[in-house]
Amino acid sequence: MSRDDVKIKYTKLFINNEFVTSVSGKMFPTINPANGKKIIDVSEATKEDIDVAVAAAKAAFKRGSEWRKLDASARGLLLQKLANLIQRDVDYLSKLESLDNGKTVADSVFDIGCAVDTFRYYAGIADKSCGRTIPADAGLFSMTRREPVGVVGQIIPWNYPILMLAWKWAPALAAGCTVVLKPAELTPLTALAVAALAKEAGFPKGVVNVVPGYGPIAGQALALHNDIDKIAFTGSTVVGRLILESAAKSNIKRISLELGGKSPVVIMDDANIDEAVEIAHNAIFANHGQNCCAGSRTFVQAGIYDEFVKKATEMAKKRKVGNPFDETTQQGPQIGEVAFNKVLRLIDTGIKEGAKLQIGGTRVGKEGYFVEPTVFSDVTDDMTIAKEEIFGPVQTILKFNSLDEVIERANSTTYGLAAGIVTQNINNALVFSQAVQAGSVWVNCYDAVIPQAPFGGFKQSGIGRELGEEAMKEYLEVKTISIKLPTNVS
Ligand code: TXE
Repeated sequence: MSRDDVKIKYTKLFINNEFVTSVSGKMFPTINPANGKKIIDVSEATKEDIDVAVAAAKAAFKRGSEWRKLDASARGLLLQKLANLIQRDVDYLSKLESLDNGKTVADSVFDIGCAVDTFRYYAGIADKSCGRTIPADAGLFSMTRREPVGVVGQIIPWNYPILMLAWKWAPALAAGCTVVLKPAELTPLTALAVAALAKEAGFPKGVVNVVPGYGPIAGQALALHNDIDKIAFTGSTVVGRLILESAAKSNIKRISLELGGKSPVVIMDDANIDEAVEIAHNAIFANHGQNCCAGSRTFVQAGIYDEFVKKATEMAKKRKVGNPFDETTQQGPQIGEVAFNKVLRLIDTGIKEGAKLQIGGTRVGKEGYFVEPTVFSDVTDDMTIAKEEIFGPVQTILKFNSLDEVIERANSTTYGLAAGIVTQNINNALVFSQAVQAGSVWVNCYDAVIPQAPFGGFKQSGIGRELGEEAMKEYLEVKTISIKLPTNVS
């Protein structure tokens, strides 16, 4: 299987259920990270296109529109149809995703399965978003209703293009919102392909719109737009801060942010060491380390530290790096030149600051953005590689003595997205789970992200939650209706 088998059907903006060229006529290239060469040019949205897309989404949300007249259960059925169509096209979509992103086709198939599950979950809860009746004072009958926030701007990153689209679209559409989505400029292709499926599923025009383009231009225009009622963003903490600023400067739009992390994985010395090595390995190396909840600080208790480092190094050594279309490949290229250089620079910094390079550390091959699976031991908390998000295949292994000590160190970061612990002792597991400052805690597993359970960050890892009922609430306003009753009614 090669990239030549992947036909690219859509390269224009998707607005009002049509593919259209941008107002300016501008295009931008999307690059294949496996060889650094252009795949194709895609229409670039600028502020004028954002205005057109937002107007379309606003019209689709207008009272009395086809979309607004649909029952909530009918919205659920549309989501179910979209899930079925994505499932039908998994073979094509997975190859397109791997071409644009560089992840292995098996990983793309896995991501798309998770996206389908996400759409199905929200299809099921679209008509289960209940208000309350409230025992109110002052002879009032009070109740709440949950109503869609309105027109939503969604900005997503390149690390899980289809899955991030599903995390954003499914709860927003289940809630009854309309959407303008800006995919990452590095991976615009699959969002356009899924947009075509949304039309095929029967979503009315203007309900979903996709506007590929650059962050500081198209993304910022969305974040500043006065007709956008809510913005949902996944990406870097730096840009998350800008989104907050834009919301404050414009119309105080609602915000949800899913940002970076420096998540700890704690290995207690009572753990089954082989299981622990594998959990910690997958926690950092999955998706080439380009994962917001990557287990990027591996804390290992002193009693098993040396043996753990040896086994972790052996496992990293076996990891096969190469062509994402080759079935035996476990790790493809990093997303692009900027990310690739950042990873190599941080590896260099790790060496300079005195961490012990056990394996890896350099590029693989001469073209594309491949990085050797890299393991550092003897890492200390003050080193740059223990503090900064590397977003690459670099395991940093730190030593600790007691549970209290490791809790303190795990929490001494500005992030708080996820954490893991591997132990056979229930007390360790529970004490750690309660004390660690993280939105998700995984015990004897890692990356156990499921559509039914909320996911999001403490501290500077974000605001709000994705997935589960919580994510739908991010797209709903609560309205209180109070009715004055005759005073003698009991
Ligand atoms: O992210 P950006 P980048 C982290 C990770 C990575 C670093 C940089 O550490 O190395 O961020 O990656 C849009 N207004 N994460 O540069 O720039 C952009 O077009 C509005 C963690 O790719 O945050 C894209 O669609 N939007 C992360 C999206 O933001 C703007 C995933 C993400 O890009 C914008 C990705 C602006 N001014 C990176 N500037 C995670 N949480 O999973 C950019 N964008």
